[in-house]
Amino acid sequence: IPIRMSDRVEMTRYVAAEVSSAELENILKRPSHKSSETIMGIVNPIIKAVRTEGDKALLAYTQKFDRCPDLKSTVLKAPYPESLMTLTPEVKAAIDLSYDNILKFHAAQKESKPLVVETMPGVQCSRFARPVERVGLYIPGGTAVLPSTALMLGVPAMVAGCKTIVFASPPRPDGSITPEIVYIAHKVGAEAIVLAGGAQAVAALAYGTESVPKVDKILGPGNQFVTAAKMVVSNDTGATVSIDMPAGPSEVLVIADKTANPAFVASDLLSQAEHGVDSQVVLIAVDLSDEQLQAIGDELHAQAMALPRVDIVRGAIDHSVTVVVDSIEKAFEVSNLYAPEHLILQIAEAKACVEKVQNAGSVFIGPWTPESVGDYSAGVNHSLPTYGYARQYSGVNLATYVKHITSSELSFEGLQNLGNAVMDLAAVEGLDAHRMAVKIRLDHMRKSSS
Ligand code: HSO
Ligand code: ZN
Repeated sequence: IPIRMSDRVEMTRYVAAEVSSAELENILKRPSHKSSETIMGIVNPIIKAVRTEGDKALLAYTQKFDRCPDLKSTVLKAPYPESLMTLTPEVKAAIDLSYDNILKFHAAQKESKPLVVETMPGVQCSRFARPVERVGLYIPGGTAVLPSTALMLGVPAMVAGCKTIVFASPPRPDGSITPEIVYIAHKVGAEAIVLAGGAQAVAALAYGTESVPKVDKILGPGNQFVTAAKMVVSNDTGATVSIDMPAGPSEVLVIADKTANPAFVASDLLSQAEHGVDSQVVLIAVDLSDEQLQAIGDELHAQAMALPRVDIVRGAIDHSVTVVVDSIEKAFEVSNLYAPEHLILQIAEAKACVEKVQNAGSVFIGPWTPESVGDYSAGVNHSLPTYGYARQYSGVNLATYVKHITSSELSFEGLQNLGNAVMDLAAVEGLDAHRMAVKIRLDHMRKSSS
């Protein structure tokens, strides 16, 4: 990206009342991705190679894509040597504090006892939770290494009681892995760290290799190749693996009214814009004057210019928008339509307005809650649905690592109570063995009691 020191960092501004709803939808479109055919054309052969050749292919791809030709092995097994997790006391304390909060919030999501319902006399239905046994947690590399993602994925896995936790993260060019990630792997009890990224890491987790344990579920954000690979393996019955959700670039939507501090608003927009050039940020300005909009714009520019990642920020801001609306109602209508990954409320009565939120990954309420507290330390999860998927997906939470099993238990009285219904429905479906499984029991009881 060329450095354009003089250009103003500025979001395009629209006034909701001046555009049609079709135009508004168009304005709120996410930046488009590379066509999925192109991506699949790259990803499919990689998956196939790792599936058939295992470690050999995994190592070769990692040496090539992560530019570490001297890498000897792609797996680091616990216990991890102290020397690989040397941290400054500040960073260690920050990880420990964040870990504790994430642990508290996710432990509170645990279901303490099975659900038991007597649907009719003698008919007991129950539902109980069991952890997914083996999980693979993908921690992206790329332009920023994100140990916080290791916390967000690893802590709930540990709390849920997953037996096998495997991390995967691309190695640095010298073949090493960030010490923060190793420390977190140690804290959550991850049994191995796969030093690989991209589709090759996903394939290794899905099918297993000589040294990578096969997992039942793969979680974690990644680039388009990672996301495509997760889609492919989760559709392959040969892998029998599931995924958390389709993940895309980070995004935030801020609703700000006259009470908002322009500097705070700008800082929140920038903290998501710095994730990547494909990130998108949206400001919904509720009834703001031109001066107030100007003040936010000035802050955005000034703060952006002081950021080390200003070039990335520019890329994101280039396809980011401000939408001016005239009421809080309209603001939430637009926000729910966009379904943001993060929603920040810098408005009067922010808390009371939470009930207007229909579609969002995670909400940040009031002036003292920057989105970054949720990214790291508050306790909520930062692995959230993007790209409008907040309409139908939840962010990562304890339930992501748990499946439910149901059970039924009938007494003879119970079978008498619903036996006829079962036999009648089995007859409708022409499934006589089903009908007989009930009849044989009822007959048996009648015989033995006569
Ligand atoms: N905001 C990102 C997560 C993250 N931020 C990691 C900083 N580090 C997606 O929710
Ligand atoms: Zn972030």
